[in-house]
Amino acid sequence: MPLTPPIFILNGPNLNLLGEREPDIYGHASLEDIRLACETKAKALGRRVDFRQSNHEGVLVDWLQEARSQACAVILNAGAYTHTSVALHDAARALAIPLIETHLSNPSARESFRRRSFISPIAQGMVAGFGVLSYLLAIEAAHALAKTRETEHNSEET
Ligand code: CA2
Repeated sequence: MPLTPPIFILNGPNLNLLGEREPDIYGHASLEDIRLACETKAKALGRRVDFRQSNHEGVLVDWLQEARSQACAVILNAGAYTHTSVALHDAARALAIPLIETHLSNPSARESFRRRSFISPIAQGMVAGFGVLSYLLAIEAAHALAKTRETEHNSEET
């Protein structure tokens, strides 16, 4: 049986600093801890994840474009670019696969500039405010959405 494509988990600027500062907001887990937790969760669901982080907007755009042909779903924590990036909005808009916006903190409960998201209007849904658990819930959602699409695709073929 052919391997289904992975769930891309894309992380934006400064998320590589997790665990080093602001644990009251973002918790104590490092990005590596989150990657390991995501891999374990995905494995339990029979999925693979491709977990990446970049501080560069254009790199995140490139990865969203790559996801169009190489992923079954995208989980995107665009960090501060969530609140600023039309380029990420446009790249995410071009996806024909499920996109789940994800945040460790709850941006709506913080400074007013974090209340605007350029990702939310084109995301299937959003998980925010649960720390590492936000990522694990997003994997469950991505898995369920991808499974529905795969089932529909298979029934179209028969
Ligand atoms: O809550 C989230 O996941 C955010 O996407 C995190 C972003 C923030 O700009 C968003 O509003 C919400 C910031 C990530 C930076 O994380 C740091 C961690 C430790 C030290 C400094 C920054």
